[in-house]
Formats: sequence, C-alpha cells, structure tokens
Amino acid sequence: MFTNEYVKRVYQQVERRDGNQPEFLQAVREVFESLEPVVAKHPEYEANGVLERLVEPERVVKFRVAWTDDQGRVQVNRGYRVQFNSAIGPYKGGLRFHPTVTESVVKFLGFEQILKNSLTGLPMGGGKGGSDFDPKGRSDAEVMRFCQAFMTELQRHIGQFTDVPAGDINVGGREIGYLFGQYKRLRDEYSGVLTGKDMTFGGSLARTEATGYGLCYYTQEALKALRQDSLQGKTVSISGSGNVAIFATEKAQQLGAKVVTASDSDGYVYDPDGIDLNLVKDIKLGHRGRIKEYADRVQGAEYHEGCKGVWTVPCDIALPCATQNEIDEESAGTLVANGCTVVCEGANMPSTPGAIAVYQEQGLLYGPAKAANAGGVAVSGLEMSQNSLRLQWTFDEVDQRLKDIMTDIFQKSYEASKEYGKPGDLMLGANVAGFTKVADAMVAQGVL
Ligand code: NDP
Ligand code: 2IT
Repeated sequence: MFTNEYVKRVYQQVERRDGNQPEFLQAVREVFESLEPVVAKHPEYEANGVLERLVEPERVVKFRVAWTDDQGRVQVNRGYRVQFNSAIGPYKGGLRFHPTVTESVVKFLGFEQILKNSLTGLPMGGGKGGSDFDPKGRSDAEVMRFCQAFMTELQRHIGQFTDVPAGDINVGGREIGYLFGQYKRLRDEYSGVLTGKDMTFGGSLARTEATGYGLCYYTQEALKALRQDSLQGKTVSISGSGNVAIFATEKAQQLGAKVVTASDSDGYVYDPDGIDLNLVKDIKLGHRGRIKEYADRVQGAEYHEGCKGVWTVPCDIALPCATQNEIDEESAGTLVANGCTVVCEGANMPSTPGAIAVYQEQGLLYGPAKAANAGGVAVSGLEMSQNSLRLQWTFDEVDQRLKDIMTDIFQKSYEASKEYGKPGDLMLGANVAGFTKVADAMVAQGVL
C-alpha cells in the first residue's frame, strides 16, 4: 500500500496504537498516500520526525458530562476535545453533538482540520471536540443544561489564544450561545473564545452561510479552471438539510444550478422541479422538523426512506453535505452510471476509500472536503480577526474575503498537483499544500 519506507513505518505505528479507531486510520491513510512524494523530496521531514508528531495529538481531553433532564433524571454523556496541532496557530475546529461521536471520530475530524485550516492561509491550528449527546427530541432547557455542563469542564482547556471551538453537526447558533454564556460566567471574561456566535455578541456576518457558499465558490472555480464550465444550468444533488446543505443549495441556485434533492438521516426527497429552499428552511430552521414533511407539502416531490438512496438520483454534480462515509463504492458507481462527473465535499470525509477510487478511475472532478468545505472555518478565522479588532465587517466584505480564500485554496491545490506530476488531482494537491506549511512550521519550532 505504501512504497516510501518512512511513510510505511509511521502508518504501521498508527495501526498498532490506534487500530481500534477506524475513522482516524482512514483519514491518516488517505493523507499519507498523498505525502509519499513530498517526504521523499524533503528528507528534513523525516529527520525531524514530522509524520510521527503529526499523527499524535498534542493533547486529548475526555470528560464526564453529567446533567439533569426535564424529568429530573440524571444523564451522563462523554465529552471530548482533541487539541491536535498548534504549529501554525491556536487549535481551531468545531464541536459535534451526535450519538455516533467517539474518540476515533473526533480524532479523524481533528486530523483533517489541521490541513484544512492550513489551506485557508489563516493562522489556525487544528482541533475538534464534541459529545455523544443527542439533542434530537430534547427541549431547549435540556440543551441549555447540557451545554452548561459541557462548558463547565471544557472552559479550563480553551481560550481565545489557545483553543477556539465552533459548531459542527447539531451545534449551531443556539448551542454556541449557551456555551458562550457559560464560558463568560465561569471565567468572567468576554473574549472571542468561540466562533459562530450570534451577531448580538460578536459574531461575523456570513459565518452561517460560509461553508455552503464556500463549497459552491470552490466548485465554480474548479469548473472554470479545469473544464471552462460553471454551475449554470447544472443539475445538482445535495445530501443533508442542515447548515451546510441549506446554504450550499442557496448559493448553487444563485449560480444558476437546479438542486433536486435534500435529505436527513431518515430519508431523502427528490423534487424534479428544483428544491424550494424557503420550505426547507421553514421545516429545518423554523421548527426542527423532518425532511419527509417537504414531500407532504410539495406536489410532484417524492420522499424515500433511507438516506443512501439520494445518490441514485441522476445529477451532473453531487455535493455531499451530511456526514462521513455517506458515499460508498456502490453509490459512487451509481452516480457515475447516471452521468455525474463532479463530486465536491461539503461534509467531512463523506466518501469512502472505495468511492474515491471510483472517482479517480472514472476521471471525475473531485474536490476533497479539506479544501472544498474550508469556507466555514475560514470565516471563523475572520470572526476571530473582527473580535480582536473590536469591529464588525459588512456581509459583502466577509463574503468577498471568503470568495478570495476559496479561489486561493483551489489555486494552491492545483499548483501542488502540477508540482507533483498529477495535474488536476485536487486531493493530492490539498493534502500536499496543507501539509507543507504545517510541516515547515514544525521543523522551524524544533522537536515538541
Ligand atoms: P447540521 O447538524 O446542521 O446538519 C447535518 C445534516 O446531516 C442533517 O440533515 C442530518 O440529518 C444529516 N446527518 C447527520 N448525521 C447523519 C448520519 N449519520 N446519517 C445521515 N444523515 C446524517 O450539521 P452541518 O450542516 O453543520 O454539518 C454537515 C457536515 O458538514 C458534517 O460532516 C460537518 O462536519 C461538515 N462541516 C460543517 C461545517 C460547519 O461550518 N457547520 C464546516 C465544514 C464541514 P438529521 O437531522 O436526521 O440528523
Ligand atoms: O469542519 C469544520 O471545518 C467545522 N465544523 C468548522 C470549524 C470552525 O472552527 O469553524
């Protein structure tokens, strides 16, 4: 699987130590496959133990979160924060609240975040956290008590200059508000310790839209450079119906595409006339409903149980925006058979290794997550800048910076893919370009 001895040795060590963390191993393996020619060209990385250090988080915090539900029963969840790498800035990355959250999931997300944050060009290290808490069906009061209990422990590990969390799956504006309030109360400090804040207490305009918009800006740039094409007139399949999916749909529609799907963990809807986004917003943002409701309210729209079926809908472009490993080899084959030639990832690691192999064999334009979805954390970085300046920029100013950053990420990745002899391999390019900055900073700072 690996031909470079150094890469092989480090990977085998990760397998021995973390063999019980499948998602983490999957993320490391994909990155290491891209890095073989880089470490061969730069012996200083091996001499300085860069890969061994890159795969070992600087710190992993795992803690009990005890809270009381509305019936007065005591509930216990697990909390995590993985502070993975601080070579180029304070740890930065989201918090995920979902029953599937394990140390392996948080570590894969944190590992990806190191290279993603590097690609943005902003000074942010990599981290990630979360809990196996499931907010579905919980009242606002329960979510608040959970967030307060979670922050009561987390606060001792984070800070505006050390570690700045944000949202991810099931952590949006409501949760960030409760988390921020508790941090402020416990530390008696008003600082930009979280991003994704509401505009009334230091948030940035366009942060809510940033990941989905950024995904479309990146896709548009890649289409322009590699195919002299655009999103105009394309049929697009999008999975999920959360923060990333909603604003990817909005921007894709603004750029002239027809988005025909939306999904959640129960099933998907297909609307041949194009998704009515105001209705999705009403269902999901208005009352936290299920996507099934869409088909009940729209004539001609179909609902199907099971979220995987979303990839059977014919499309030109697929934008997975739900969760990891949502496109497997079979789904990738179906997408291609139905005419799809572009996959750009809004979610983190949504494609299995088998799916990626299909994209490569079939010559798809493949925009990997750490590049394509970096717009969210990029605007988080801009939120940190505005907090430090005690200023708020306009929507258009932030949006323009986001566009520039996504264009730059594409260009950097494309340049790196050419430098290493695989022009247009944007996965190789993103891994190499993201890694090089972090590796050089690690070498310069000595053995830590
Ligand atoms: P949300 O919680 O807002 O939405 C998540 C969506 O994905 C929901 O529709 C949810 O359905 C669906 N989903 C979640 N888990 C599963 C699952 N196991 N199987 C099927 N569907 C699932 O989260 P976001 O939109 O913020 O995040 C979506 C993806 O984008 C994640 O991979 C996240 O890591 C990534 N991302 C997010 C960024 C951000 O800024 N928010 C930035 C970069 C990446 P249901 O309601 O049924 O659970
Ligand atoms: O995966 C991601 O990049 C995020 N969930 C956003 C992280 C952030 O700090 O804004």
